[in-house]
Amino acid sequence: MDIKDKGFNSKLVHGGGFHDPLGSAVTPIYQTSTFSFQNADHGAQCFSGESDGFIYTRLGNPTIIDLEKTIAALENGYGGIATSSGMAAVNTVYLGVLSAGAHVIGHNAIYGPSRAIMETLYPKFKVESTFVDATDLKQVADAIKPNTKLIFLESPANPTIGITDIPAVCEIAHKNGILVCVDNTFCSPYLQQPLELGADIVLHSMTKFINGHADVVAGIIVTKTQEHYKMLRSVMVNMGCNMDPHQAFLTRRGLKTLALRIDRAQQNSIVIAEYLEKHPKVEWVMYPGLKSHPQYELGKRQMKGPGAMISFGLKGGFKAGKTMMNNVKLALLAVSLGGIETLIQHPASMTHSKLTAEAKLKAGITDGLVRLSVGIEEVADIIEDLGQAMAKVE
Ligand code: LCS
Repeated sequence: MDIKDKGFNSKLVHGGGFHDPLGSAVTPIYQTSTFSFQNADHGAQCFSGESDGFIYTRLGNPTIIDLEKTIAALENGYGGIATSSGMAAVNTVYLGVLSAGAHVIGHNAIYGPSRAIMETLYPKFKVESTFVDATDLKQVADAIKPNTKLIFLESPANPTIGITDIPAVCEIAHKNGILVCVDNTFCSPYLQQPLELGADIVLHSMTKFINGHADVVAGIIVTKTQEHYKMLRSVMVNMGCNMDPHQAFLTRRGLKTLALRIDRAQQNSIVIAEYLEKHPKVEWVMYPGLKSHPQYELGKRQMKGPGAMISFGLKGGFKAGKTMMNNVKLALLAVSLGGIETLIQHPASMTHSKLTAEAKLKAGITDGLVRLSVGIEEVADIIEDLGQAMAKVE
């Protein structure tokens, strides 16, 4: 059976192609740091690549490889490289693709640390960056310099939910010999496949929708080509930001229900976004499933569905947001996203607090912006909770 010919849900369940010699229905946890060789020749062959036997877990492990193969199949990529966290995936791409003298263009509203490290840590290695509103293609084209090596996108972006035209940015980039990496965390491969849209590299914080149960921190990179796969795997292995087998097992288990979970959270999100849009205390709502979203048509073209992330602004700004967050009862006041439980947070003081006031303003991260990660609870209960919390806002 070639899993490549099968549908998305079949890939979710069987994608890694692992067959346990003892018949275990699920891929077991190979909780080992090292693997013994059959003899000296076998050991030498494992190191030379003549045998694909396992050597050492930082280099590869059956539980982790099953997860990597599954995600690579879901993203239609050459191969997957699992990492200890989403930020480890971001750093692996930055370190692998960039060298001293390089320039990076990033979307201005991405996960705070993905931008903050580029602006504060990477200048140490003589890497420079420009952050623009990538939903405006002209700003991307105008930012290109002779030394631009990478365009780093997130779409929909964290936390503004702005949508970037991925095929159009890839066309601009490739004409100029620039690689495009898309952080696909907000969509997961179920809703968007950036490699199919033209990107060279896709990455995820698997802490979010892919695992989906708020009990793992993990990341992954998938590349389109073998060349990028080999290069980035070598960076990951030598940086030592590999995944642990137990982490891989939990993530692989959570992944099996990705489509079911997203379908359900998305159904809830559509109802909640419409409710918020009509609410008198809400100033604006950004959700790709609402016709009022400025890139509604683009979202429909490049995403299979609008997802489960909603941003909205309360009338009354920061004070109103704080009151609401202090009064939610069902939704958890917590960062992270993409789990089965509804989470609510305030990016300006939490996930994006490290950005300067000017950077936040330019990226559209206003003081009153509230980010909602919609879970799979009963939608009536979520709405009741949001409603009673907003009723406390003066
Ligand atoms: N990329 C995106 C889009 C993210 O939202 C996050 C984490 C990361 C990368 C980093 O992944 P991690 O290392 O945490 O697995 N986002 C978070 C958030 O919005 N709230 O808390 C964490």
